[in-house]
Amino acid sequence: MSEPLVGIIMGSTSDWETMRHAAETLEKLGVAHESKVVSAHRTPKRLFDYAQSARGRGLKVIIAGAGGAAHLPGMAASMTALPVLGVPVESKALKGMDSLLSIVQMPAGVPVGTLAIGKAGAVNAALLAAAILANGDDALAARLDAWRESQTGAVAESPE
Ligand code: RP5
Repeated sequence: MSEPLVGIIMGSTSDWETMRHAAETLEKLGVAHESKVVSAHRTPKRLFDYAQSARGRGLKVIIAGAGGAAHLPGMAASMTALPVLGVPVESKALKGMDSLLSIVQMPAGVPVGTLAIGKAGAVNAALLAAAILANGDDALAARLDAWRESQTGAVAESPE
């Protein structure tokens, strides 16, 4: 794949089970992406370097997933003007409610587009990233339309 346009970052390898759904969705849509472990707490310098260099490396959107005291999306957003989409990863202790509230309650001026907890959030973050990119990419817009048509076509009329 060509140079990544979407950067998927996550606080831990344990987040990959959730965040892989973002990567797989971008894969299906043919959107170049990369996936990295970048922890706000355990590897703050890695986060600083990642966010500071993101635009210069050609990234257009960052998807950041984290669980618990989930500071990764907000801290990334504080260091880059690229759109940051936050995915709350489901935590063991509080089922991801902690992650959700940590990500969604950003102060005015530093936005993070917050998605649903878990797999649905990861998939939707990828779809939103693709929709943002599709504003300037007609071929991608067509692929996104086709993806949605196929989703519609896959919904059964009856539950049995
Ligand atoms: C967060 O702590 C990560 O995003 C992860 O969701 C959570 C637990 O991390 P591990 O202890 O599994 O590495 O920073």
